[in-house]
Amino acid sequence: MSKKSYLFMALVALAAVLALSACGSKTNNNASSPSASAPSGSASAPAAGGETKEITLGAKNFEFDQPDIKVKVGDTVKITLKNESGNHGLAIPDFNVNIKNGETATFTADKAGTYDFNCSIQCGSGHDNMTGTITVE
Ligand SMILES: [Cu+2]
Repeated sequence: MSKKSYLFMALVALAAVLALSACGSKTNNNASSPSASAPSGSASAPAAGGETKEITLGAKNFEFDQPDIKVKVGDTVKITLKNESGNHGLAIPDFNVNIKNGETATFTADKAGTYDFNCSIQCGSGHDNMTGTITVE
């Protein structure tokens, strides 16, 4: 009785191995079609942002030429400060940006909201007016 049940278990195990290997090849065939549809799923991601936005922000006495910058959530922002007159810096505290004339900062706009930026160099009488916002939506 025990020998029969052992034989039975061995046959079951063998059958299971054969079934698994048979299923394995079928699973591989099936897996190719879901993976083919996966790129279309990731193709919908760029609709929610993810582009690289290159911005050259001009600064003069005493204002920035783009005081209301708008980007999308997920965008990579490459922002360059270009002084047209005076000596100004650019600080965006929420994204740890603080650059001088001619420098470029890159950050990911990964959180929706409106973030202040300002001149980071004491440039003169109008310094306190040199502010702007980046809206991430
Ligand atoms: Cu300033």
